[in-house]
Amino acid sequence: EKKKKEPTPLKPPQHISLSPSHPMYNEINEITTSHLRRLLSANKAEEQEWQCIVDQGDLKVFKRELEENGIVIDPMKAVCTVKKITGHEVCHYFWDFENRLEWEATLESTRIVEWLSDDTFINNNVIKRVWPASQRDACFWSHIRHIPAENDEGSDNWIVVNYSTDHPSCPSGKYVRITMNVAMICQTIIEPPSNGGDITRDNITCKITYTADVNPGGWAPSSVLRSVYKREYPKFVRRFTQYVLDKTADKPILF
Ligand code: 6CM
Repeated sequence: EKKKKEPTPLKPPQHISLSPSHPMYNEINEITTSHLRRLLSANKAEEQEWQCIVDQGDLKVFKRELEENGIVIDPMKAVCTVKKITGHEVCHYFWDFENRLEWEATLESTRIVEWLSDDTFINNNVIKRVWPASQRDACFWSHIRHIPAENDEGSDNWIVVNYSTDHPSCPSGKYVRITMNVAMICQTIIEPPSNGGDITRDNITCKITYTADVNPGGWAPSSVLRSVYKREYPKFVRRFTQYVLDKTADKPILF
């Protein structure tokens, strides 16, 4: 008899500074864990559901075509391999909202709504208007977490999740409110120098998996939205990873 595949076990997080008594702790924990589980247990059949729309070798972008009441909600996925940076560095700069305008071309402005803990805050993004649709904004929690390797052979992972929420200090109304479930998951691969010397940036590779489920809220023309996605997601990954390379080149490696 064929055994049913058990979900990948995941130890309870060792590093989460949001207090378990916080009202949002369970949601943040569950969403973050589900992203990790989904990535670690992805199988061939699920992989085939993704349609590759950009293949630049080291960077591939996929989508699954999906519509809800005539609105495009295509889940997007990008997989990218970058040398010389660690997953910790990639996640650090993705989570660090202060520099976001430097690499996020679709963003008009961003502000912190509330800090929940030193690894989680609530954020309000105003997105640039795309003609002929109305301007959009988003309110979401942003959480960063380290999932250390369980043993010497295991992989060391970092994750950032951006997930839509409501907040009294961030009412909707001025713009069309988009909702999102976004995750950036990074795995660092280190190939130590064969001469036993120190590990340098040349020995480091980061494997990035970025997923974005975005609901544009109200009406938006499907063809415009799909062409914006096809253009903007690869642009974002290129621009953002180059930003991390530039920021870290002269800095000690953040493992
Ligand atoms: O993940 C990214 N950025 C994060 C930090 O800000 C955050 C934001 C995600 C928002 C993604 C939504 C982009 C949609 C843009 C078009 C919407 C206009 C609708 C009208 C169309 C006719 O998770 C990087 C996001 C990179 C986006 C390309």
